[in-house]
Amino acid sequence: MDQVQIFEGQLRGEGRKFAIVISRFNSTITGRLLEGALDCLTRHGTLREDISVYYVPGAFEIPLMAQTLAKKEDVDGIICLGAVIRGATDHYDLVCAESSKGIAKVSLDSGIPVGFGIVTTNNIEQAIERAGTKAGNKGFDTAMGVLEMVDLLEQV
Ligand code: INI
Repeated sequence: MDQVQIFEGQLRGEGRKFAIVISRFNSTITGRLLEGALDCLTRHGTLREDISVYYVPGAFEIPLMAQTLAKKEDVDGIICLGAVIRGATDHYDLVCAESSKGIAKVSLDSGIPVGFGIVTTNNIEQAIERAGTKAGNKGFDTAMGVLEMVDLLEQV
């Protein structure tokens, strides 16, 4: 490993700007994800005035908002938050597929880290577990991933 150059992103939020796109659908869950994401960014040095939050109706609408922000706004990273909970129809699968594909596309097209902080679960209990209880907070985790990627990409 002596001559191998290792690149790793640090969790540094100082002087960086972030946008958060959050869906209003299942807002009890997404509100908790937002708290987690804000907690992560501010703990790592991002000023609250450098964070903008954009509300969309549901997870399906997240990619369009993220794409618009990636084009128009001066942001270092975008954090997407939503909660898709399985129901009786295949609507769940369609919303999950389109939101995940769309978010990945925005990130690749723009070159900006766009985090996938959408909990996709079979029931409300599993969603609660991922929104600040038993299984952590996916909003916090997603913000960490975006912080790391912003710093890593700057090193290349
Ligand atoms: N949107 C969600 O964010 N979560 C869901 O669980 C959900 N379900 O189950 O229907 C959901 N549907 C709405 C969708 O995201 C769009 O807002 C809607 O289809 C209008 O385009």
